[in-house]
Amino acid sequence: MNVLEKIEATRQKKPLHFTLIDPDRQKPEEAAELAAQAEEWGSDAIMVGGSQAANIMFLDETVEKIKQRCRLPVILFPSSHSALTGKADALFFMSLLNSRSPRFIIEEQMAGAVVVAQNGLEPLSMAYLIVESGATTSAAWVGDVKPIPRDKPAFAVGYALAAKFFGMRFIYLEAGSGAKDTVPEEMVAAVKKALNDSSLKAGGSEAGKVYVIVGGGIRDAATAQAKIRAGADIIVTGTIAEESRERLKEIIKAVKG
Ligand code: 1GP
Repeated sequence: MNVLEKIEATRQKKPLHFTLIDPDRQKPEEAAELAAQAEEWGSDAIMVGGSQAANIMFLDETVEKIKQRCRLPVILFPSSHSALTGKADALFFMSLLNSRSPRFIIEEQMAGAVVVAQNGLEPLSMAYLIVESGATTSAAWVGDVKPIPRDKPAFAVGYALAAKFFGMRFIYLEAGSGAKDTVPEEMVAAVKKALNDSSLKAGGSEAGKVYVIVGGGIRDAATAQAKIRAGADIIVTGTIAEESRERLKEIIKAVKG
């Protein structure tokens, strides 16, 4: 089973939780210890990446150590074509659709595609959308983004449908790491509803369901649950593991029900 098949099979039963680890923020051994703990608590995958250009040496070693201690799929979450390593299982092959710079929409992807192919990394096609979250986050600043206004879910719907029609399998509604305000539930619900609208099924096919990922600023179980109720298929948390491991455990429990 490849990583996408595992995600699809798990989602048929329950929503998923992904643990995001930024290789710049702790030693590789500590990252591996966190991954092992997240696996024990029921998280479904480890994402590795961060907005600042990750030191490739740290990235490589971090993924290697995580793979030694944890059986979960390791999915790269790259900020550029240089943040790639063949030691991971898969990567989010992502386009930051609401960037103002072609670099983050298609140029980094053009530069990285051959590396992905040569390393046999499984590409998980994803539309990355950054939503206003009360303050400028690193992802928004680094990605030269025009953030989606919190009270304009229709803009998120437009991007999400465009991504679906391009054949992308994941829509990531991102408030940004450490965000003050999380992605509004109304926006998650509007995107989910549009993606499920049967009159909009491209080619009339059931294949190619699109999964909604929500992350950024989620620090407690109630917030995670609210996003799931609104329609999120996958919840991503990163920062909370640095603040409180107990909270991380509670969030995973809440997502997995
Ligand atoms: C950032 O959505 C992720 O890309 C996770 O955000 O660090 O705030 O959990 P947090």
